Amino acid sequence: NMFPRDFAWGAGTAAYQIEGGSQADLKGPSIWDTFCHEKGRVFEDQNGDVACNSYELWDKDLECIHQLGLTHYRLSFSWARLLPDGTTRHVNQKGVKYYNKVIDDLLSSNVSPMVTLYHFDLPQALQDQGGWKSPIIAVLFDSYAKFCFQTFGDRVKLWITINEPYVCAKLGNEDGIHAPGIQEKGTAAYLVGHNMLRAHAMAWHSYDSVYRREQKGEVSLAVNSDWLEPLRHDHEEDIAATERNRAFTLGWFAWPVFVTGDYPEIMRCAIEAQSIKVNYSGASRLPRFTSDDPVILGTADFFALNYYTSRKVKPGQGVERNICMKSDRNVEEVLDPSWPICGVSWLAVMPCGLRKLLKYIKETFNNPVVYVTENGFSQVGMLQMEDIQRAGYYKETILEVSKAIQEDGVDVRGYFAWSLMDNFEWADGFSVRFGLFHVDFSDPKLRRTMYRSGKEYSNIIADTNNGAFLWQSKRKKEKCNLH
Ligand code: GBH
Repeated sequence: NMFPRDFAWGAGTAAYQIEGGSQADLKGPSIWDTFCHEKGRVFEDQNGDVACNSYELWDKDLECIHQLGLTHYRLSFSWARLLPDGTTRHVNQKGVKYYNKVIDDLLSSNVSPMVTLYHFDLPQALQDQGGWKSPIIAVLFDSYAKFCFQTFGDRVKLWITINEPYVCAKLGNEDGIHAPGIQEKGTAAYLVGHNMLRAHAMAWHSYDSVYRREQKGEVSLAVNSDWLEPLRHDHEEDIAATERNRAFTLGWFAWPVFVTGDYPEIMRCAIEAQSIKVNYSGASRLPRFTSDDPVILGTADFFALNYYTSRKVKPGQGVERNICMKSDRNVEEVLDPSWPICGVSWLAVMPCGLRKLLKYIKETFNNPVVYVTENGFSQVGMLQMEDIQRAGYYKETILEVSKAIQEDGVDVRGYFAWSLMDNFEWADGFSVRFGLFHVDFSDPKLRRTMYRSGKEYSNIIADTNNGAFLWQSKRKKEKCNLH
């Protein structure tokens, strides 16, 4: 068959994007609650106060999971729902009860949970003490993680510590378009990324030394990456720019964890050179790991990849006078005009980029076990229940995953579509729909209805179990407009 027998077929969500119940039962506020209630942050000043109301409508989500025939479901815990002020001093038992029910319901219908501990929603109480910029956050995250392993780890066997540290660091602290909305260019993002790596590593070591023997689970962090390749393959500058871009994105987090325990040399050199150029007098902007820090190298039991799209890369247009990550990185990303664009401007529809990226990961990060923890395609504007283009996208992409397994020998163990249902798409509010299920946000019952793409995905899952998918793929002609 084209997929290993116990291949994980999943879909994902994140707490703030679906749960609502933002003030229910002693839940503490998170930075996304705060951010959304500031004017001008989110599309039409929308917020996740109610979202899909999964806090009350979990039964409906479970029905969707059944209809798709998933073997796995990826969800995230809201830190502030479990620990309202972020610390284990106060545990919100109603929050524990909620996630216990979700996990138990999944298991009793033969669906395995994959749980993300942190998907963008820091307890506001911790932000008030410096948040991810403060080194103490690593200890606080570790306590939260240990609390979760202790409480849920008898049943949860796949853990993601932090989802997309790149997005948290850069969009939240350099660009300011995600919570906490900070724009301290050229410094804060590196610091946040550093503390995220420290926090992740502490939690992994806690699991490894205290829980692993009994619970027998696996822990990683989820990194997002586009497939990147040089705009002109025979141009040295474009090749170098691509390497630099990789170092500042995937490499920023995957290199320390999987290869050396430290940041890519290209990244550090570029930042140092830029500091000198603009006479920056502060300390090194990219922090160094010291002997007081947890060991970073080797702190992942598998490689968790979020893939959405591809980019061509060339050098940036010179640099700005002030320090910022853009100048450090100094690249320009372009889309090939032949690549179809979907609902959101950043997402060119490039299934074959995933195969390329998987092969790159195999070669660069020492052939790890890989889970594709997010992949998807959105629609905006006119709503189509018969979303044929998205249905085709899932099929194409899953074929690419099978080729990565069969032909390139990548050890892919699972695929999670993003997302189970339409939800609160961060700064885009409800205007962007990534769901396999449509959610009617104008209906007080928030009815979920399967899209055509959901049907397609459920067919694929069924077909891979009975061999029919194999037949389809043999007939499919190769067409990849990447190099
Ligand atoms: C994922 O990030 C998130 O994990 C998930 O919660 C989210 O719902 C999903 O994406 C869909 O967006 O606006 O031009 O600055 C994916 C990685 C990186 C993709 C940042 C969008 C913003 C481009 N994201 N990028 S732009």
